[in-house]
Amino acid sequence: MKAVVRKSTGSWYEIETDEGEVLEARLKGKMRTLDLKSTNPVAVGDRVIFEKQGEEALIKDIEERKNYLIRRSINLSKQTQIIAANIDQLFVLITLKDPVTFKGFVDRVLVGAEAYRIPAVLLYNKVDLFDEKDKEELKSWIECYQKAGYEQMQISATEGIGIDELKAKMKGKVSIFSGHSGVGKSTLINALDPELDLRVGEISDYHRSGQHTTTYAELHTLAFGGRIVDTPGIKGFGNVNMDKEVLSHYFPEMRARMKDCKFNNCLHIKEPNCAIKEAVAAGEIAESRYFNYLSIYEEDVEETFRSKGY
Ligand SMILES: Nc1nc2c(ncn2[C@@H]2O[C@H](COP(=O)(O)OP(=O)(O)OP(=O)(O)O)[C@@H](O)[C@H]2O)c(=O)[nH]1
Ligand SMILES: [Mg+2]
Ligand SMILES: [Zn+2]
Repeated sequence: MKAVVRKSTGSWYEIETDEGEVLEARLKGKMRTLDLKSTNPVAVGDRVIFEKQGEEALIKDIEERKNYLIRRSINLSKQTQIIAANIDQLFVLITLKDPVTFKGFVDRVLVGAEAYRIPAVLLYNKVDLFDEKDKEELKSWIECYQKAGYEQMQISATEGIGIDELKAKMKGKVSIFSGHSGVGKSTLINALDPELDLRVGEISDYHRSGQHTTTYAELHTLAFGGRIVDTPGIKGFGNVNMDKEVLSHYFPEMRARMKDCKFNNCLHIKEPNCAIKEAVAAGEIAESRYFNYLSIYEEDVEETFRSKGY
């Protein structure tokens, strides 16, 4: 029998069977030795094969993962924690005001999504608040990320604008939301499925009470037939440990052009005949995207130095 993992605490799991039944599950003894250098070998979003033994479900095997998010464990054991697996799409929630979202944040999230091979969609929320000036700014954002090739949607979680289109996009898929505090993630989840209201509230309360020694991701099934991963612990995707040489691969508009650079190991910084710099100069790649590339690149170099103890 097959199921998807909705909760994973490391010792027990909550799974939802393909028939829609929710069960508590444990790993079958033999699997426990199957250590995958991870504190939780079975993660939220994993597709598992299980058998029933009386009231209990025993997980026998995991299907191959399409992708997964990890973070390094807080202890020093070099173990990694898998936050969630098999994510179909990431929505970056953006508000142009109340609060202001910066492109530096968005570009870092997008780099993370590319690195984890999760398709990303930009979701502009609170469009009900927009005056003429905001609409102009929105236009320039849309132009910037159109050049990068990203899909973009405009919504208002409180006014219900664009929510049906979003539901259609989420139907049958596992989605994850990212965005600053206050952009409307919780409000949006409630707009997508009012039934979930209580559970979202519970998570925040639990969080506020300060017992967050460990926080676990959770997979919510939405009434209209989509799923979302709620990750109380992480706000963004930062700190994907990557080789700085591959950073430009995580900018789709750079990836598409770098074969035209003179040097095949071009970093698009000081090299002559660089197709990326030419595209920036021609306005085909947004300047902000290129500057954020440089900024992430610098950070990464600094990070490397620091980790080597310089
Ligand atoms: N005008 C307007 N306000 C909105 C909209 N969506 C959310 N808000 C308001 O924005 C505030 C913050 O919304 P939340 O849903 O709590 O934001 P969040 O992203 O969950 O924030 P954190 O949980 O702190 O990460 C609330 O007062 C919402 O009512 C919208 O589309 N339009
Ligand atoms: Mg919230
Ligand atoms: Zn180049």
